[in-house]
Amino acid sequence: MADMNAVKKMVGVSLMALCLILPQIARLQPTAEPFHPMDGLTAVEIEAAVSILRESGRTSDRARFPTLTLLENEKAEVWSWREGMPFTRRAFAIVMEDGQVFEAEINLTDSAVESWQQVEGVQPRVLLEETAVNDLLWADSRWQEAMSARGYDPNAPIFCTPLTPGPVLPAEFAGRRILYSSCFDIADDELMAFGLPIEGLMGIIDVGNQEVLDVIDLGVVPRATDRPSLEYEHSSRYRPSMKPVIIDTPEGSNISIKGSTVSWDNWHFHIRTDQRVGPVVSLVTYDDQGERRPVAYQISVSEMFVPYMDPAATWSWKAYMDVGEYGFGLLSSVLQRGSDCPASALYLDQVLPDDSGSPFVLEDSVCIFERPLGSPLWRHVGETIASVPAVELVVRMAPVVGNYDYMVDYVFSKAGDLDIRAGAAGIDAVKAVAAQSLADLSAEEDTAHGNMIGNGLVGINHDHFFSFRVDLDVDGIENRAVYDNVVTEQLSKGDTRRSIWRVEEELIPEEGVLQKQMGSGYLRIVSNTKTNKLGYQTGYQLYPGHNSMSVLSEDDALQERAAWSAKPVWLTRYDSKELYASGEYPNQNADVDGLEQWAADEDSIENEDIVLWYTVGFRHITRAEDWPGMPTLWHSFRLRPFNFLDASPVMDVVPE
Ligand SMILES: [Cu+2]
Repeated sequence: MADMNAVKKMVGVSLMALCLILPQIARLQPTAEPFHPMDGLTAVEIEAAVSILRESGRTSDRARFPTLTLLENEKAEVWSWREGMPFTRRAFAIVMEDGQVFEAEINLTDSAVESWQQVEGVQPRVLLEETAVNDLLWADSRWQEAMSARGYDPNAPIFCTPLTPGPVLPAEFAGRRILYSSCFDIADDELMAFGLPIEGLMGIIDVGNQEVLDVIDLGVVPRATDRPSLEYEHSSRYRPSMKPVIIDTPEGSNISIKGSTVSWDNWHFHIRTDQRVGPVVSLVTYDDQGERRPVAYQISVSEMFVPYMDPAATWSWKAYMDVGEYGFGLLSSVLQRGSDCPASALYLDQVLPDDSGSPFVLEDSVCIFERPLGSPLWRHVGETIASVPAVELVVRMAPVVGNYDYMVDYVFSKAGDLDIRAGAAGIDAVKAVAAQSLADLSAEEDTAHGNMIGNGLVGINHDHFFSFRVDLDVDGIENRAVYDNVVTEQLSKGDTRRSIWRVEEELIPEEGVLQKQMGSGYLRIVSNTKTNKLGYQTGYQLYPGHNSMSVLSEDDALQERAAWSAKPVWLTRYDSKELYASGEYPNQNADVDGLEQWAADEDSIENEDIVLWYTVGFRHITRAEDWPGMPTLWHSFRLRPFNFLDASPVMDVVPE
């Protein structure tokens, strides 16, 4: 819940922070008043939005706000906005009250409700207040019996999870607001709360009516003997510590921030935190000889899909959509100075509304820092030696969704590249099994759906798919998508060579999946209105990184609602309402919604405003080294200037 004193204090001091330019400070608090049209709702605006709705008679103090966020102004208006110009502020809210769901658009400038409508048959994201399910479960006699059979009483230190059930629910539960829950023994180590599963048992909870609907008991599985903990803390087995290796800016930071607008090297962009998608990077421009040229209007995560691969009744439904079902921004964590980000980084506090619509402060939830790569941005050795060090700017946030700690990075290079990276750490989701090692009789059966990663613990196979929404506006909104096909050209007999390859440019005329093999050629988003000095349309190239795609069958209900995860690249025509790859309401939703739906009408994207959707996929076949703490694993893709400039962007970087 919101600490209002903290909020008020924050509002008071933030006026001072408004005009500060780094490097004087290493921590930036939210501004009291919106400074820029893209700023997230301020504490005052969050409270105003709630009171405008209440005073209009539409809500009471029972109202809950799964969504309360900035409703952005029209794109053209935002692109043309300049500092000092007035702007209208609006909020978008999803309101739950007495089992009903409403969507509201609130004009904060005029204190008016502009739109209010009921939405039938949807379940907004899980509320934080719904996540405490222990007591509810223990009040049920079926649960008491099942737990007693496993040696637990109501005083036992256990932790029960609030898990979204996915799209396939028993018919008798239709229309109810459901969470599934399985529990963990946390007697040994609360930090590793997901380490010791109480297996074969789950509760089905109607959180709307606060009742346990059913208890599924597949039979007792002995507690695993492998107890994850930070036992190294209590032992002398730490490896010898090393002398410090640090990132530092001894003469001060090169980053300047005004309000929420960041400038670094040739880059300028706006950053805010959204409760649903986490960090939102907007209005990305690149300073080309004094001209700020648009590259992207907005970039953020749009959805995540994490399907597990175990057919058991207590596992088969596990296919979380962490962004839409829980909220990446809401679950973002405090970044630790010196380990999560360099100690010298700039740390940003962000304001978000809680479930009841009260503002609270997420402290140190975004970090921004420069880092040297220890490698050259460019080098050449001729008569003399030239070498230019590579330094890049990183914007980072770390949402923690249950057992996983994710990280989302936006990395800006001095060469005009923009890397978008997703990291995963934390703890694997494990299943307790009878076998303690592969030597045991039941091991073959027990490890059919994952590798044993600890004694009596199987890390169930799963995927992590991150959908990034990349609204590129390369030199304006009028863009086209072209694909550089690499084709083999046969040469006639008698030539030295029998084959070479050449590039055939192909226009992608319509919305939809990009039907290309990643890496065989390259997609570019190019301007229809601007060319570089050589006459090429200015553009940015998608340089795909590592991606695994979903291999679930198309008729799998879990896959149907995440159709985007089967293909790495989708293209759509810009629509300000098309934000989330699985639609506004993924929770419990069996209907296909989102990207596949939007692309189905095959709108033309020729000389239009194009949005690129990229899936970063990571197939997680678990391993012993994941247990108990999984070392951070990164996956990424790159946006690269391609004939965007007239020449190399690094020739004006001062060599060392
Ligand atoms: Cu994983």
